Amino acid sequence: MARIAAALPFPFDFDPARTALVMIDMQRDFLEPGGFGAALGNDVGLLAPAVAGAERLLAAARSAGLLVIHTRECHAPDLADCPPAKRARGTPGLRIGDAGLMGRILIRGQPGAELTQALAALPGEVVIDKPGKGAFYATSLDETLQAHGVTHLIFGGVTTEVCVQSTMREANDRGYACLLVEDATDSYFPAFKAAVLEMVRAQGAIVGWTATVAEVAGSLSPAAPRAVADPDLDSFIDNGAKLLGIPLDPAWREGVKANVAVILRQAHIAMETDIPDETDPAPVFGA
Ligand code: TIU
Repeated sequence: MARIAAALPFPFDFDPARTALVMIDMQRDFLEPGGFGAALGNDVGLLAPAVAGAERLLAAARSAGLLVIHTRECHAPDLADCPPAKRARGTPGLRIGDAGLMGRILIRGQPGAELTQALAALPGEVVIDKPGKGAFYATSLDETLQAHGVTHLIFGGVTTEVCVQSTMREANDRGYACLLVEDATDSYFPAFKAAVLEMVRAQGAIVGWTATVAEVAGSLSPAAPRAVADPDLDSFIDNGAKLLGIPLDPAWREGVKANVAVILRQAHIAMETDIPDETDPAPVFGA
């Protein structure tokens, strides 16, 4: 067990083996000029400190062996998963699907929808594309967390009061104990971020806890690296689906990947146990 003693409003106790870091929407479209955030009239430079904090948080989570999940807010190229009301809202410089400086705004596969380079996912980490502000709506996030036995969530990402807060509130309703890392999240509106931090931890952690990156990192100890999933898994699953005549569906693929990742992890643990030392290797599959 681990404890973040300085967490507010009181210490946060968690089992790192049952805890995931959920990094919300650290995409170029929100963080860099010429994307969705800028098209809404925001100063994207305000989010830069959170990128630095999120880098430190990711490093700590990775070295402690936490499950790492990245989300990306984006839509299918034909906008089939984008409610017209979402696209029509307001008078932005560019709407979802319009061509911008980083490709089409908030469209899956476009440069702007990718995670910003410093926070790119490593092989084996989960990346979930989401059409909503909350990360549970129309995604496999809950199945992924359940498949890994996760009970506690540590959140970073942008923006604090939109996608991070939506996701954290729903996670709390689903029974996950949630902690928001205050210097790994940010908003285009500093007052909104401050208000979220207060409202999350008010009323005896009504939504969850808050802590700093340093406090989270200080609670974690290095662990064996997580098993890494086959980077070709996406195409393997897609080819299998084609062979079986199953329609390709990113959410379904993520669900399959989550289960495969659990199996690979168990195999990895079992194989480590079976190999006493390098001079006396245990049989490898098929050898
Ligand atoms: N506009 C804004 O603050 N945020 C979003 O639209 N999406 C996320 O927060 N990811």
